[in-house]
Amino acid sequence: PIDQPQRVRLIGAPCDAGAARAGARLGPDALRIAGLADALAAQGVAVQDGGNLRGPASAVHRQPRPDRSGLHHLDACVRWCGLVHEAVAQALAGGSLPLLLGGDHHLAMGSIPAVAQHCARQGKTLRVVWLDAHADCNDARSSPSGNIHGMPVSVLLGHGPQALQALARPPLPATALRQVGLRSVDAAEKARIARFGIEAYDMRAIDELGMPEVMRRVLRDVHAPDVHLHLSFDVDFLDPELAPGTGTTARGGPTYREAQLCMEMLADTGCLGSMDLVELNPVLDVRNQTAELVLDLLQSLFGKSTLVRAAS
Ligand code: NNH
Ligand code: MN
Ligand code: MN
Ligand code: MN
Repeated sequence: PIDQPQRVRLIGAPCDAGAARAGARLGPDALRIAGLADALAAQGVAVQDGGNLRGPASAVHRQPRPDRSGLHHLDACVRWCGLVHEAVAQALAGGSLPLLLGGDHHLAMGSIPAVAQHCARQGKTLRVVWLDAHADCNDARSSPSGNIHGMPVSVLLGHGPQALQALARPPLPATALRQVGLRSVDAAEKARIARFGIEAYDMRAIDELGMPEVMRRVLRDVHAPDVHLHLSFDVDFLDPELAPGTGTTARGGPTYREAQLCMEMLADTGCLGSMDLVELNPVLDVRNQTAELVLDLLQSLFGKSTLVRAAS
């Protein structure tokens, strides 16, 4: 329940330098073509589309091996994160909710530090909810791929590759982060999640506890007006039968209703202040259905409900 219309600023970041395959660079336009602005406007949101950022071009064909840093396309990723950081900081300073349209998930190393700095200035407590099939918790040595989109969580917590550390100041305390939907976690990531003390809910937790209880736990301290909720939404969180348009699918994801409930419960907090929408790859999609599903979910995230609901 807000009296002023929420202002959302779309920030397109057409970059897939951090991903395993090319195509996520087309994500922002696929979302626009599916009707993103109208879908949000239908929820009473005042949408401002800032267009796409212009950064270094991504190569179509990747090298067989990462460069000597052990990281694929390191320079391009660092530059893109800088652009994203600046755009997100500007949107927040202007009182808008930045909605980052990726692009691959490494861009969260641009958005989230900008959000953290904003929160520090405003005296707000930051909570980051990370919806993903993957833990994104590798570093250069543990990564099986060298792809930087598998590393942002490590970096944000202050543990990732040296070459990326400068992006993540200040590092987040592990207590600020909650991961939901995990089902494809590398052996080294599994150990790191435990060592860093990340609160993570895998698909087994969702099966056993149910999505409502998982989200109640995730959001237990996300209600006060001084909490800023950042949602980092990797499209591969969704089950690939519903959402084939993403580069690294993992079967056994949340159902349509589980995903919707997750959005509805995030909306109920009233704390959403910023968001990444990443890893949509239209090249792999079927008739833009993944983009359309994402818009459906975004409507719930911005307050759509079937019936009038009593305040809880
Ligand atoms: N864990 C793998 C890696 O680090 C895959 C990461 N892929 C993702 N993460 N899409 O969200 O390369
Ligand atoms: Mn390369
Ligand atoms: Mn991810
Ligand atoms: Mn993922």
